[in-house]
Amino acid sequence: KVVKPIVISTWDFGVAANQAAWQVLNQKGKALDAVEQGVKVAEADLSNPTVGKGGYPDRDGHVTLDACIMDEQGNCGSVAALEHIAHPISVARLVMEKTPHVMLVGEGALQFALENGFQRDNLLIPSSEKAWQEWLKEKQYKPIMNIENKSFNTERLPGNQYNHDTIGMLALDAHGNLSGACTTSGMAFKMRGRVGDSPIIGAGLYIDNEVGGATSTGVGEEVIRTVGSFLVVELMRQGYSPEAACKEAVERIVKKKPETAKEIQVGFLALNKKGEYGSYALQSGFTYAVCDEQKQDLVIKGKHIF
Ligand code: SD4
Repeated sequence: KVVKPIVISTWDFGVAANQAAWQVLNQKGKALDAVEQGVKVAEADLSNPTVGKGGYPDRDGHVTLDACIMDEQGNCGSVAALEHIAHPISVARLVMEKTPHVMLVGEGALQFALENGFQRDNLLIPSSEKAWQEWLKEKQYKPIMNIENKSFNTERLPGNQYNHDTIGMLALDAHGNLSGACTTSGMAFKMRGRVGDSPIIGAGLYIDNEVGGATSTGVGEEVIRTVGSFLVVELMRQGYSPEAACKEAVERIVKKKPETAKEIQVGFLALNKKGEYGSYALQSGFTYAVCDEQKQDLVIKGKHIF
């Protein structure tokens, strides 16, 4: 049976990331390699203040990164609150491949990365430092959505740069195998030590090679509470389409916390074993990028509840 490879990822910055993943998929490479190569593009993009180097720091000025990766065999690796390393996704993959563990955090994750040849880097670039200095003037700690969200005033945002957050990527390769990756600098100006959904297997990312994969973006706390990506995959197992599964997962958030849900953004993205995909978000403004043999730069507007 011929499988048509496909890669999808969150937000329109997923287009460039998908194209890097496509280089791997198009040569019959592994989905695991594709998603790692793909999200590394977003991690390296300095104009993107929500992933990798150039990400906004926590409230104390430290850039701390969260990432995880999962393959078709259910192997997974994750790092949380990792500092000074520009490609947390590659450290997460190494945790998966070289250790008996799934997750390393903070100092231990940094030590592991340095011992394995990763270079120490300064992740706080001048534009992000400036945005942080601006934020310090008022120190308002509240989650800020993607820029299209109607519930906040974008003019007050430093650099007007909040229009993206986490990149989550799902790929199906020519061998019929699924893998996924998720990487972020987390919520801008978060508390020191705060970890979101993105490095939590089952919350920010989940893959089951029998069924499909899912990933999430937005306010991680609500995704962790509902074990969102695992839920989406389990719903697909029960026969839900990717879109219907994502819709049910965001509705679960609305049901649990109706007032909170109106004020925040969460988006889920899913891909099933047949290569069908779909998404659903709480608010408008969520987009995702799709890349297959036909078209490498498709951007789709996600459906939404509010
Ligand atoms: C997180 N889902 O850490 C990630 C990205 C984010 O607002 O900060 N969204 O919760």
